[in-house]
Amino acid sequence: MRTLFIGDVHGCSAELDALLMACDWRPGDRVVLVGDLVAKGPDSAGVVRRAREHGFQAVKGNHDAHVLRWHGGHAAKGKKLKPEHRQVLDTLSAADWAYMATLPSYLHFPDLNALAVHAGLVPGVPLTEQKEEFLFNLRSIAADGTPSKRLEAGEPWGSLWKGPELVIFGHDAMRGLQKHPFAVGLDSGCVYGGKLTAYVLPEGRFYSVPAARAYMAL
Ligand SMILES: [Mn+2]
Repeated sequence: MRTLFIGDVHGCSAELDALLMACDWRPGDRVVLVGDLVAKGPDSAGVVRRAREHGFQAVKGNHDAHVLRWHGGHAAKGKKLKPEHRQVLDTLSAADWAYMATLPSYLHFPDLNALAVHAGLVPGVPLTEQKEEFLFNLRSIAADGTPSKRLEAGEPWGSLWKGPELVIFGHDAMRGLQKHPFAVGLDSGCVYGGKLTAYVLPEGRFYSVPAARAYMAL
C-alpha cells in the first residue's frame, strides 16, 4: 500500500485534484493531509468533502482548530473573525463539520515508523506530553531550547529532530519544502501561489503541482 502525505491544502480543491492525479492516486492508497485543510483558499468545503468522501486521514491544523472553536461557540471573547475564516463557517456542511471534529492533533503510522503533525514536535518531549499549541504552531527552537511559533526565533525544529520516527508536517510556508534526516516539511505555499506537495511512502518521492494562482498574499 502507498501512503500519500499532502501539505497544507487551505481550500485549494482544484490543486488537490491535480496533485492526486500527478501521484497516480487510486482507491486503496492511503492519503494523509497534514492539516490546514481549510481557510484562505477558494473552496474549503470542497476540500473537506473530498477528504471525507474518499476516507482520507488528516491531522488538525491551527486554522482547522480555529474555525472549529468558532463553530462550536468557543471563540476567545472580544476576538473578531477574519474573512478567510468567516468563509469557512459560511460554507461547510454539517457532515463537513463532523469530519473536521474527528481530526486528531497527530497521527502515528507504526508500519512506516512515521508521524504526521501539522506544525511540529518539540525535540526531547515525549509524544503524549507535546502541547497542542506547538503541535499546531511550532516553527523554531531557540539556542536555549525554547520552542517558538516564530520563524526568526531559532533553528527549524525539524533540523533538531533526531527520530527515530520520521515526522511529516506542514505549516511553514515561509521556509517552504524542508528535507531533514528525520523530518519532512510539505508546506510549499500553494494558497500563496506556490505549489501543493505530496511525499509518498514507501517510494520516498515528492510530487508537486503549481497553484492556479495566488489566492492570498503571504
Ligand atoms: Mn498552519
